[in-house]
Amino acid sequence: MSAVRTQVGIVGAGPAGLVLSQLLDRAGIESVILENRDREYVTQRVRAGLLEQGTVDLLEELGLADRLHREGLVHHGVYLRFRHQSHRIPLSDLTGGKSIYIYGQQEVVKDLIEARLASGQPLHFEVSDVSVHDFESDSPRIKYTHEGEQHEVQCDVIAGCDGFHGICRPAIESRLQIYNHEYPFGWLGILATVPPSTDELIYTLHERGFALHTMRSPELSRLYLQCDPHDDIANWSDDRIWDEMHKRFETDDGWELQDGPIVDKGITPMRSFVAQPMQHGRLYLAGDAAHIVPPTGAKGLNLAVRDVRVLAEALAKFLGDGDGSLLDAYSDTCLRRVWRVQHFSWWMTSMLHLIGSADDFEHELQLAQLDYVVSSQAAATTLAENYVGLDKV
Ligand code: RFL
Ligand code: PHB
Repeated sequence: MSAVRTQVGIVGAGPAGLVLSQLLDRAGIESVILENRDREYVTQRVRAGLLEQGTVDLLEELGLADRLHREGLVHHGVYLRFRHQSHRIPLSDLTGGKSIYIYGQQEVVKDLIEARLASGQPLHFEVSDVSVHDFESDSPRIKYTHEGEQHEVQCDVIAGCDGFHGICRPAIESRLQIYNHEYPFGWLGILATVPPSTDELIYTLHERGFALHTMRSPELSRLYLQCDPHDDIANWSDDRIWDEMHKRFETDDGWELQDGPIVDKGITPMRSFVAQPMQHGRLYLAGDAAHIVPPTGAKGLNLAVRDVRVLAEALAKFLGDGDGSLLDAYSDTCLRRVWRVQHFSWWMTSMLHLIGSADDFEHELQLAQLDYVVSSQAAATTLAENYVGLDKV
């Protein structure tokens, strides 16, 4: 068995782990990242696409936004469609000029991995049997296997950035309070090689259910539709998917949805989940390892980035000056935003999806709420400031 020493042992090379490593590097703190998938897998996985202004500002600060600015799309508004009519929410006008950016999560991850490898600090892919130890002491350890050999990382602190299905949260779960809310629907997501039929995202509530038209580039569309979370993607031929999309996006004003070849498709269940506190001993959870939001608010990745910002600052104070006050407050600091974002994501989800058990009364309430959001500046601003990301919570 071989052992190495570092300051921060990071489990997971998703957005949370990789951004954390960059922030630590900037503060002169050493880290080791362990990732159980291969590099190709983590850079091909199609997931988030919408970045808040604050996420982009941070990537810029880290010198990691050149390609994002070249290839990403800036949006200043978003459409809500219901009763077959579209209404634009002018996000930038309502938020003092803030915008949202469309740039695929896998592109963010690609840029971050390149920067990490260029920094010369360790990032190990394809590790297995990762386990965390002694985090109730001052010298925690991470054990793992790589190419058949056992290894150990000895560190001051462990950052659990290993997503919802990782091993860090389960290691301390008996100490945590868990909030879990599962929705009776999921999202069927597709990527299609056809120019987007819209300049800005369209969220639609139709009698047949929710649908979302987003994009990745001027040539690549991404669309989602509400479906049964237990449905098998094999039941959805490309023709059936497009037929359903056409129905849900129908309008009274002659707008047309263009379809094209589907290059990726999958079904994701939807849940709201919080594990708190987000820390135990010297183990700190960040991102999806600690919380999940339904994607209707486009917040998961953005929230992961906010967590590691707080964590990096706290670690710099602790490892630099020996002052653990920010680290002790890490969970409380993060949870204020986490619960704000939980509420926003739940609100967007409830307003825009057909709830199987709901009666006509609840559907009318959804429409009344949508009418209010698109006709009252105060209500539209509430949506806008949460959607682009609140500076302070
Ligand atoms: P990740 O991305 O899951 O990364 C965790 C990493 O840890 C690795 N791992 C392990 N490594 C070592 N040992 C183990 N035992 C390990 N177990 C796991 C994993 O392989 C992985 O590389 O978590 P992180 O970094 O916290 O990032 C969170 C985001 O990925 C997630 O919140 C977003 O994708 C959510 N999300 C969206 N967020 C946004 O901000 N904007 C969006 O537009 C948006 N759209 C979405 C979304 C998520 C979606 N799905 C598929 C759930 C759209 C969808 C459809
Ligand atoms: C995406 O572009 O994949 C996306 C955009 C907005 C959402 C969710 C996903 O709410």
